[in-house]
Amino acid sequence: MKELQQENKECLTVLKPVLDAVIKRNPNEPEFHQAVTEVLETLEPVAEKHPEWVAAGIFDRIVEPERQIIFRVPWVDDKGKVQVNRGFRVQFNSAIGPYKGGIRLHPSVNISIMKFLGFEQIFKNSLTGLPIGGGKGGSDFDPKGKSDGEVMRFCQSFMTELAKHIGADTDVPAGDIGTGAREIGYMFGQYKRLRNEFTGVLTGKGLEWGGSLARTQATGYGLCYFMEAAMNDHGDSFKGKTVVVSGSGNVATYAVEKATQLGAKVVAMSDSGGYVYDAEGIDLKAIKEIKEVKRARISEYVNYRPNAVYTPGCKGIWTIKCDVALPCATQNEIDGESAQILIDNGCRIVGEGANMPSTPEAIAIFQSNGALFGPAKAANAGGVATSALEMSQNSMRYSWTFDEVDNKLHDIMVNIYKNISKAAADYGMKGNLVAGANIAGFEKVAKAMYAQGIAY
Ligand code: NDP
Ligand code: 2IT
Repeated sequence: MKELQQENKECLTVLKPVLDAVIKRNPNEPEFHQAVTEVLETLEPVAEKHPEWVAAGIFDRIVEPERQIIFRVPWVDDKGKVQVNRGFRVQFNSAIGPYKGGIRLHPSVNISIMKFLGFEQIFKNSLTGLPIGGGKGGSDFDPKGKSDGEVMRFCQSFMTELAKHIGADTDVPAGDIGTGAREIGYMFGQYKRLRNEFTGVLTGKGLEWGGSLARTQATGYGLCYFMEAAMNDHGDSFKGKTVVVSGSGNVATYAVEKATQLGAKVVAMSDSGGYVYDAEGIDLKAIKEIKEVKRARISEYVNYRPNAVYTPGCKGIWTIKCDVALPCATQNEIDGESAQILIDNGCRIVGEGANMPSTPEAIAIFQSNGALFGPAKAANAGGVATSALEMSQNSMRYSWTFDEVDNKLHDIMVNIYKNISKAAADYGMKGNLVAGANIAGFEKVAKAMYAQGIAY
């Protein structure tokens, strides 16, 4: 990966000093470097077209978070022992709206991962067409194996500090890896206690207390709406396709549901321990029971479907022959080797449900083999778009029906596809959805930053 980033860096001219400064100022942040490299590389023609943006330091400013908050999260476990985690909130860019982005709870969380996610979120949120800025937060807390009481005490302690920095018009966190309905509930309860305010400060809330219908389904459904629009544009569709979906969390589950509804057969899913292959098609009811109800491992799937096969190790999922790959677990889960295997097995359609799941080498392999490649910041924008719809409903003190939200989500995803295809074509890179997403996402934020001036 290092070599490729070096190569990309060499393609840069106007923006080379920007990337050099990012790497120098933020040592030991490989995921952040990776995300910035991918974006700057495709923005070079935009910088050439807009010297006024270069002169106003838009590129230098957009790669530096407006604010980064790092805090101690002490809590007491079930044995009475004091535990200490580290909490983060990166408020990256508020040019087009309040900071918006999820909270990741996973032992791997560090500032590099927070900043890559916050940076991606700026462009993704811009692509939704809704007024939301970019941010991300989280902690190295591992919810796996913790009791409900431990998760509650952690979430309360986390929110005790975070509450000082967020607000319905300032910064609105939501779910991500390890943060689902349960965690959002505990965090919302604590915010309300501290502030004595019932407000839309978090999204992904329960339906009884301000949540939006279809938010749970939104990222996975949105991914399929986006990929269906992309396939339709090439005279193709999900119908009759064999699909592999990695992960078995929120995004993966509802991607499987929608792909199946659109006529595809999903044959494999995974978790961090391994993957299951079910030639007859994944039984989503079993997955939901294992993951949403029991919070157990995907290896249990074979107890529900004796003909299915479980294989330990999550990378092997990409060796399964498929037409469509939907990585929905985590960053860099498809490396160059896995991408080549997918291509060799005939897969020509890839939609990123997770954030940055393909390494730069993998993206290069997909693109050079003419695959239809839907990049994360466009393809998985349905979750945050529906979060913004939740914010609208909270402001109106009103709720839309499931179909109303789902129809809006569908239209948003189709529009994202149209806008990024157009941006790619306008800059002479027809079909390059990576470039199209970066350019279309960036231009709106750049115009807003330019109009708002520089704070001296
Ligand atoms: P969940 O916590 O619900 O599920 C995550 C899934 O990915 C689990 O199956 C988990 O397995 C697997 N996974 C997580 N980390 C790793 C790892 N390091 N290696 C292998 N497998 C891993 O999270 P979400 O479904 O919400 O998020 C999945 C991805 O989608 C993330 O990249 C997230 O940033 C992105 N995303 C999420 C959105 C949302 O609305 N939730 C919106 C847009 C993007 P295990 O349980 O074994 O850890
Ligand atoms: O990566 C993402 O877009 C999310 N985790 C969802 C963020 C949100 O605010 O709904």
